[in-house]
Amino acid sequence: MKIDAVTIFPEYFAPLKLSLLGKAQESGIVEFGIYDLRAFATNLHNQVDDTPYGGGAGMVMMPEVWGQALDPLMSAETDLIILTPAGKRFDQSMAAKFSKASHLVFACGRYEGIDDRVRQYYVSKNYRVHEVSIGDYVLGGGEVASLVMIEAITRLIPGVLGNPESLAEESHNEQGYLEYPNFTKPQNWRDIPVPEILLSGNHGEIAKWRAEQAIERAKENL
Ligand code: 6GU
Repeated sequence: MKIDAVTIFPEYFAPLKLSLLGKAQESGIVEFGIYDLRAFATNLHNQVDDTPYGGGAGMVMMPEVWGQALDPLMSAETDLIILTPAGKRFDQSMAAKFSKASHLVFACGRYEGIDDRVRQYYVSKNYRVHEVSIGDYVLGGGEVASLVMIEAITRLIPGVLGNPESLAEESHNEQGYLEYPNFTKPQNWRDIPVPEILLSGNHGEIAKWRAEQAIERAKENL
């Protein structure tokens, strides 16, 4: 999979070389391309934002520079993801869908966002365009949200995780169930013992206990 991101802060994407994502890139499963939006500015001061028509607080990113940056990246293979707190909520099932894509482009807005005509234009040209938010809070820009999405998506690509079984059992599987609590050595830590049942070797009873615990946790965290 090819994953591109357009941003005025390319340095935000330095963590892509670490850990799972770094290995996925080294092994050729994913290829990241990070583009500096400002390099596509055509005006005197490499300005990328301006005041909103109609008035109001903040600055809006100008469409011209976004068009220049995105045009060469877009193809029939592309899913364009526009990061905005007003977008559709990102979740595990969306991550699973995007993990089957061949080319993702993350458009990282800052300020009050990107002139809406950028979205309108690529929709009108029949590209797949998605406005996505990672949760109900406001970030300074789409960069961190992109990193969250890239990590959640990339680890679902076959070959990225060492142990594919952890995908099947994990905490937020696509049905929305929460994972059971986990324990490892030592058997007793600060006078807190590991639950007896996990030492019993009775796999049926262990599975039952884990399912109950997962439901308890899900209720507590509602
Ligand atoms: Cl995608 N962008 C911004 N600026 N804030 C957010 C977000 C995105 N998702 C949640 N909050």
